[in-house]
Amino acid sequence: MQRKHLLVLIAILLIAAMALAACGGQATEAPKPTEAPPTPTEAPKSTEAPKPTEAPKPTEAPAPTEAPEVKPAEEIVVYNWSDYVHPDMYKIFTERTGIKISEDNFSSNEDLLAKLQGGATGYSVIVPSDYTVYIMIEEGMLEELNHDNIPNLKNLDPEFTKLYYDPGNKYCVPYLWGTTGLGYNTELLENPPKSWAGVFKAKESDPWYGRMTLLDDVREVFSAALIYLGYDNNTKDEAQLQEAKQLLIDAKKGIAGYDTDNYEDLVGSGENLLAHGWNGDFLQAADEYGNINYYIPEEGGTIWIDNMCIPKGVSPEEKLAAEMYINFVLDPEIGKMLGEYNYYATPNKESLAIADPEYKSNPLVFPPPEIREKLRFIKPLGEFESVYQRMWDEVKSAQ
Ligand code: SPD
Repeated sequence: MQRKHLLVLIAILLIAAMALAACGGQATEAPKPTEAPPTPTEAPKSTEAPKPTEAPKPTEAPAPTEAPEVKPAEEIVVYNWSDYVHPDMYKIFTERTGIKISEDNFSSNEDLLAKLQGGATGYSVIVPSDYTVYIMIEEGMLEELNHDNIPNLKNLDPEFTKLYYDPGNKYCVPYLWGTTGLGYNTELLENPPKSWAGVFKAKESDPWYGRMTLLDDVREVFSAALIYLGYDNNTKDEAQLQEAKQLLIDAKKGIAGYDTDNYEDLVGSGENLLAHGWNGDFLQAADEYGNINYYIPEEGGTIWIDNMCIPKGVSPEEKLAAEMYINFVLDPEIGKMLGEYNYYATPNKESLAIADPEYKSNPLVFPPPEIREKLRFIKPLGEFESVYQRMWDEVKSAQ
């Protein structure tokens, strides 16, 4: 081979060797210096996209003071006196809040107390009177209200925020207030007795003899008898109480019975002529029968405030729903509806501001000062309460 041809051949071989080296070296390539090897504890990264319903995991634990969010219960039960709501009230409450509501009834504060002391559950709101609220607070039977859930509390007349049995409305909110006196059938009884003597010393010749009832309520009945006798209706004097008890036993022959639930209808229907009872009950029945009137006998009667409270032991959900109900009742329009329909006095100043003049000026709902000064509250008596109860049992069982 000529020297010139040999040089060309060497050049071709060199070029071919360089081309081969450029194509075949990837498997041996060294890792780039910026790429760190995976650490042994690092879990393999998932290639799956997070599911749309999967909430992002919080990176921080919630602050320890943050309370879990409570949703109101779907349904609540109010334990109330009978005929003590507007017929549309519960429907409106459900429309506004989505919470279903129903009620169960009791006939006296003592029944309510006994039932709850006996362990009854299932009630989210109860409606005890003043002195019974005091007892229930003392016995730890009520939940404290969360005022943040009851913004309409501002509508309450300030007079109802300083009550001896629950100053500052820590446990309860006044619902309605009223009085206890006598109601009569205006068609069948022209001249009802002015004094309690007509009831406790009734004569056979009195048209209402045997056609009248007394409330089935220990403290109300003893209050009427004690007021008639000129004593303190909350007396702790056993001799005075004995005298009242004997008066009540002697009066039994002229009395048709003790009734708390139906007395106003019996007067309206004419079965009875006279009854001891609550102002609003008689005035509601007067709307229905058109023949009932109500008054406070000359010696006086009782005055009371009923309240919305939450019994101890309800769930946080029920408590919230109960507070929403209390707030609802404190709505000015609802309070107006309630008071006007039931003929009981509202403690809500905003309801009163928009109420019908006829309601506001009704002296049987809002007693004038000369009647007001004859009205007495029933007060809690502590241990002595049992003495009243014993004497009441003796009255009821006497022949
Ligand atoms: N129908 C409702 C009657 C409410 C009476 N509550 C008052 C009781 C006071 N001892």
